[in-house]
Amino acid sequence: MKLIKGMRIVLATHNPGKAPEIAALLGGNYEIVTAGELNLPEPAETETTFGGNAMLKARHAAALSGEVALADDSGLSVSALDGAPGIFSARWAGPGKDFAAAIAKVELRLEESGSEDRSAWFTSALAVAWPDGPCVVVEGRVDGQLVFPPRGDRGFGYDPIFVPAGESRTYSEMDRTEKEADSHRTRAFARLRAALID
Ligand code: ITT
Repeated sequence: MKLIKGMRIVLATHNPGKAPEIAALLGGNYEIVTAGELNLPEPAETETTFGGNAMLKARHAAALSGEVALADDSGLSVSALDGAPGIFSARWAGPGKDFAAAIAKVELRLEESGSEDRSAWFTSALAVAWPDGPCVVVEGRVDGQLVFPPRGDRGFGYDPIFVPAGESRTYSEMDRTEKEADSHRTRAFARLRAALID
């Protein structure tokens, strides 16, 4: 199974921060419609891994729309917190998607841990599902360090506290093309391209 240039792909995300990043990765080669635009409901993320949840979201959107669907499941993992929030990254922001609160929670948990280790990593699992057909999942990761207080006003989610390795700025202090040059999502997409795009 391949992604053919010009075909329609449902982006199975309701996150307004992710959709433009994924659309940029697809590079204008596909007709893109988001799950939100199709009024598809958000499935409960009941799996225990990024890959599992990415497949669950892609399969759900493909089944409901009858079209090929691409989903991302991603998150921030903090070494000193044994990988938390991880797959619970969105849930730490609560129903109001309050990422200032989620970031404050990460800082508090780090203080409580007593650890000086500020290393963390972002993971993105990307899954492509065909209706009643196969599902392909890949993963990408970027390592970095957390900084407090948060810095910058671009990006989304935990971007204001994450400095990728080899950089001094947070993702929120970079413009989107700089973040996308080598992000976890970009790294996952390179693997997806190798598997599904000629
Ligand atoms: P969808 O499931 O609809 O795609 P979501 O926000 O619920 O949207 P996830 O379950 O994958 O998505 O949660 C991932 C969370 O991890 C997301 O809400 C962000 O807060 C965070 N995250 C993922 N990628 C990120 C990035 O590139 N920069 C900053 N935060 C990111």
